Amino acid sequence: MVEKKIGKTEKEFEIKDVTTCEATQQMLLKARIDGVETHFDRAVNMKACPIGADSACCKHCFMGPCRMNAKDPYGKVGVCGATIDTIQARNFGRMVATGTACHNDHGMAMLNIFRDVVQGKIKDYRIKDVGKLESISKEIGIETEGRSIEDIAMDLYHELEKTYTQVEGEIPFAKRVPPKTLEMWRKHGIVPRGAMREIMEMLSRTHIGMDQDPENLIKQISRTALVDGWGGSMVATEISDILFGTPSPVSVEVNMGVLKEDQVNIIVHGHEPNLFESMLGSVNAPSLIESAKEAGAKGINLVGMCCSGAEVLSRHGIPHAGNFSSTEPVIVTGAVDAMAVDVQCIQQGLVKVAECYETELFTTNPRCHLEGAAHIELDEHNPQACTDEIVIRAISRFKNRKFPVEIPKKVGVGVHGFSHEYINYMLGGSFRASYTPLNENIINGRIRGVAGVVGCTNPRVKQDYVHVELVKELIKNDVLVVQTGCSQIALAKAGLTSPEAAVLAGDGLREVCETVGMPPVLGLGSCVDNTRILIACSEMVKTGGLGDSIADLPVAGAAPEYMSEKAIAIGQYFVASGVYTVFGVTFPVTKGTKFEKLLFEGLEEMGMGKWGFNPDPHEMAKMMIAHIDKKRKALGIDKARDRVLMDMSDRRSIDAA
Ligand code: BF8
Repeated sequence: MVEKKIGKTEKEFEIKDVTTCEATQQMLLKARIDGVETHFDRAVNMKACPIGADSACCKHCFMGPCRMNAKDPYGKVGVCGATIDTIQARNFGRMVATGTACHNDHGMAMLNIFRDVVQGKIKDYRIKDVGKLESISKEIGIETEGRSIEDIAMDLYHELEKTYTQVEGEIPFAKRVPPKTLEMWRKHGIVPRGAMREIMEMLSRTHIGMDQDPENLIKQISRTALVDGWGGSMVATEISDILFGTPSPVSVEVNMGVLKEDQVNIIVHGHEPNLFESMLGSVNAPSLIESAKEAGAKGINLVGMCCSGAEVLSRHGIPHAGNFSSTEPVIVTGAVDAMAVDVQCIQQGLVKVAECYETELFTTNPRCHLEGAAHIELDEHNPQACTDEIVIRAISRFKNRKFPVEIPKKVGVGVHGFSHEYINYMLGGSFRASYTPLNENIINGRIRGVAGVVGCTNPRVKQDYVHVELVKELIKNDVLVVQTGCSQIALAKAGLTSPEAAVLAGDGLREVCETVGMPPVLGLGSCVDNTRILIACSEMVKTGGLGDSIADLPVAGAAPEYMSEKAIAIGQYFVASGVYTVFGVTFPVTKGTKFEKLLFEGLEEMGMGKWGFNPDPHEMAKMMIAHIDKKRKALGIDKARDRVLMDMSDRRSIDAA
């Protein structure tokens, strides 16, 4: 059936052991029959390097590479004399620098498009959310009264450009940070100046013979991560909202069942929203719809994957076909006529899977080519030339489909698109939009706390399982969950992003959800949209009653199935902002070292949050809930919670009488 087979799988695995996603299971079985390999095969055949996993290796100079012994971490040092703690801190710093670079690169690309839109050089996009443009401008000190939108927008551009290029001073969005948190950063000298400066200094300080004090290195690691969360990522989110619209709740279909056998199926996968926005224009062009019909299709079906998909799912209600680990299996359906990718999380393995099913795989960005994939560059000044061409090629592939199509009949429906602005409106209503009701419900104990559950899937753990189990446990214990990225897709597939999922929540959270009509799990968008969580935290502090800094809030974060360096950068900016953040899978430090202690305890002593690690979802939930309860106790609201629970059961007995 499939002509081209790729490599022989040496070890087989039980499909149900590697993913709980039934659509992916079905496609992995088909892939096995078709002789096609995916990252699940490669993971079982590639034993993870144990030295790398413990971060016990240094290859930053050529007197080495030096291998430490994780079982006896202080038994030896590197050729230069570097200790295991220095080596780990340098490795960790480089991971954070790379993750931060990715998000800033993305944010800067969005800002450049914004500038060209404002200057009239790009005509395919326009400013959609003028209200947001004005409110952000005011927030960072730009005069808006009596001025034209273009003038305000150019000032905003110049101000936000400092996020990347400024060499001294504080990044513009430092103005959004709660004063006490900012004071703590200033005390440690970690307020970011500009992304280029911080990433440059981070890399410089990890060179042989540079900074060899982990306690000093962790400060630059934190400053570099903060220029991701409060810098490049935040700019990416805010500018994308201004250009393409701020999300508000929308009902969306998720999972491979969104593909349609009788239509031309096009998937967009990656991160920067402009490719998707342009593709939306192309698939709706009457001439291309006509061409598709002439080719025998009922229409053109555009769906998203990974973070590109998560953004347009939130913003426009476009269906989503699955998260990171499903990007190869979805091609196995034979139904994908074209997959267009831009940047980040694009696995090279896609090329061979696409070849096997003669799916057209297109790279579109100059920063991310794939050997063996066709490249049609997207020029921001004429984006539809690229996306029209991709649609034409997809129609041609539809017309010449050679393989039987098998689409798993799995579709979950959820409500997504909860921007921090909408949370404000949703809880407070249009006349008194505010975070006060959220804070009040936390103080009175109906909501125990808030948890951000975010991040990737990873073939080293059972796909979606840890995300779903963790979130179920949290909401059962009255913890409101906010989500981004591939994690929210796992929960959407499991049906937990629908308002009906409130029945799975504890009594208090369920009551709030039912009153407002919201799900207990709120999808906020893509990974750069984790900044919506930071802003929500700031708003909670500003609203009052829950302490003076982010570190005082009864909140916690988790990335239970992470796989990328971007996730490490995100984890570190949440920790540096004051949030207890627990990761699953594995943690890139050697157990029992001073550096591990610094991350897991020392940062909290400095006034930040701290890291945690546990691969088990139930243990992870316990750790997060215990932390939330610790913060509630420190705020003196632990008793209120006990009272509310008694009130709730009293009320139930009255209802039953
Ligand atoms: O930035 S959650 S696998 S798609 S890294 Fe990648 Fe991870 Fe998905 Fe988006 Ni985020």
